[in-house]
Amino acid sequence: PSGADHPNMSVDPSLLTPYKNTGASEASLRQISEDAFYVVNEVVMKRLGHLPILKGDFHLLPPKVQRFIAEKAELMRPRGIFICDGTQHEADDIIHKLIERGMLSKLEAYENNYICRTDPKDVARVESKTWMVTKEKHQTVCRTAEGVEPIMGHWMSPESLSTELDSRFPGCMAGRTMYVIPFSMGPIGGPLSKIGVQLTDSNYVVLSMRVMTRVCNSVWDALGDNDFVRCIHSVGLPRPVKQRVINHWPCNPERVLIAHRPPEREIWSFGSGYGGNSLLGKKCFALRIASNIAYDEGWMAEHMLIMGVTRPCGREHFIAAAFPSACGKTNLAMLEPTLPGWKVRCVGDDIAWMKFGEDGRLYAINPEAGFFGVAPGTSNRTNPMAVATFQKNSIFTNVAETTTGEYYWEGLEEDYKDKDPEIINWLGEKWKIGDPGVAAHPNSRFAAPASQCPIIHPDWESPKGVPIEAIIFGGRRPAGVPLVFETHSWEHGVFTAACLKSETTAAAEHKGKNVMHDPFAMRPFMGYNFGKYLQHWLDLKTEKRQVPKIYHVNWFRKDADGKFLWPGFGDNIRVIDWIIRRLDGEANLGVETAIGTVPAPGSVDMSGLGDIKWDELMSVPADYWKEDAKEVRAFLEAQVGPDLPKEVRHEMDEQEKKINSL
Ligand code: O2Y
Ligand code: MN
Repeated sequence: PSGADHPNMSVDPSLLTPYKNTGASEASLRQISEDAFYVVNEVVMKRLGHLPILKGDFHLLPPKVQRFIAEKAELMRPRGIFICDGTQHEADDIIHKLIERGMLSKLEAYENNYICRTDPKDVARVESKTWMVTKEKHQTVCRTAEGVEPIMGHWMSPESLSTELDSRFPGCMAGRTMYVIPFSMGPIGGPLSKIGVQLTDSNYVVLSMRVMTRVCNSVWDALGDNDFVRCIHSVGLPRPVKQRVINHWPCNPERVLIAHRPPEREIWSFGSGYGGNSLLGKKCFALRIASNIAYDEGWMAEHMLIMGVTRPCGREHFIAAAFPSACGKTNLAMLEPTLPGWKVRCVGDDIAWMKFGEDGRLYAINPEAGFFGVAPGTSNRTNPMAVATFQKNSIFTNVAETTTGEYYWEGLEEDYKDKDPEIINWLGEKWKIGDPGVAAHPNSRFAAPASQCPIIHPDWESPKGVPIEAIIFGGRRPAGVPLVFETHSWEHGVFTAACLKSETTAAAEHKGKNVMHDPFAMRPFMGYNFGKYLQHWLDLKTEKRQVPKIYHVNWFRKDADGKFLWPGFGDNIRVIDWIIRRLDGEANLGVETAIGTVPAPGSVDMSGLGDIKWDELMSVPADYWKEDAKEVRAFLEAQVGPDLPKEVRHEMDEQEKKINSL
């Protein structure tokens, strides 16, 4: 293609930057622009070679996207390029092909629900192979104590990254199609939204990204002069394939690498087709890269659900809540209140992007368009709204299925107790309820469109977001930590969040049950130096802004017999009720303790709950907290060291003094 009649003759405006303010006339700038178009276009076309465009019109794409695609196609050498438009028609074609190939099967009991099994070696996020790449090590990780491995962020130098990329990506898409996925995180064109373009050779990723993000042609229009996050993903198994492909799920578990280049707003993922490793809009973009963008632009990208809670009086309050993986964030986001007259509506279940508005309030959007929830444990008892959400148009990964075309996983025993179903487990073997082992992988997932959630909030796609009044942090804490406490101030809240801990989960590689630090529930997703991240939080508070109150909750405290002291699930509304009455300034609700304000006896609505061991549930045991204070100090000294902001150190000193005087 050439000449002024080219359908898309415009160049990346940044190419003209050196010529701006040089006194060049409009006409000569136009001439330069035309010349640049030909030069760039020629390079792009040379790079593309004779690669067939299997779908879409390459020449209609913005020039900077053309350049990105051409450069990466030259590197990865796919058999052709498929530009996705995100339509149902496109998805149907891909689904049809995958069913023929045996990679996907329809769950016949539902409308448009599909099941897929991965290679059993590719079942979870791989934290140990996830890297942040910056010139300076301490842009990524804190200046930890001598010999201490940083647990927040994994640093790799650009030089090492080059070596790692060179040994993986050249030719990695040989014989495969390279899909180009334009996607928006947040409502398309919204002031808080951002755009990404993912290149991938996995059609499962294409289908899942369509559920989890907004994929459509209007993303190209919204891009305009904005930048986009470059996402490059390959399953890492060029054709002809030398090893056996298990379950028609190509992957390369030995060579997995997930690398982020924050300054370049770029993500490279190799070897895994699973969840957080391959759906790059989620953890990689919306948390690790976005937290860098947020730092630069003065906002926050957090691992938080967003919920709207309406009280019996009709007033609605929006709350954001951060919990480490597998603490029931999706369940809380879709809570069915057990107290009469209350209503909860879900804005998001995993990630919140939040920015202070002109009015001084903090506004949050959910950048995602779907839920990628853990299947086991999700049932009509624990989360009926999630169950309703995934009755159609959903993708299930590594769950079991019944011979009558229904999904099955641990936690659904009750629903199936009279049916005695024949089950095919996640490994494709025959299985019966009561057989040894599990039917579904513990990290098996559903991916379902958020719009299908019966309690999705009418404003969940509001471009400006919803105003947040409270931020809750929580974790699985079997001992010592009360059901709820309010922190004394923004700074004390930041310190409390920095001390967040939880029992480990199936979503990550960690085995066994031990309580691990997970500051801000961001440990696996930290995009830059955690000390700088803390300072960023502190700096967000200004005189003109109404910072939300910060709370800590623990639904998981156990008694001496190992039984949970709190029923959780829909009864968590009782804690939210207490929080909202605190926000309202209602008197006599709290008792001051060394760690914050806990509920005064009788201040939490316990009607109809039966026997709750209040004292055990709310106590702040001196011995436990004295140990904890020492441990937290050692942790922050070792892990954050000189990068710890003085305000946080002050909070730590003050809290320790209070605890030691207990
Ligand atoms: O294991 C994975 O690849 C997904 S992990 C995940 C998925 C959805 C929401 N949160 C998480 C998480 O680990 O926090
Ligand atoms: Mn999560």
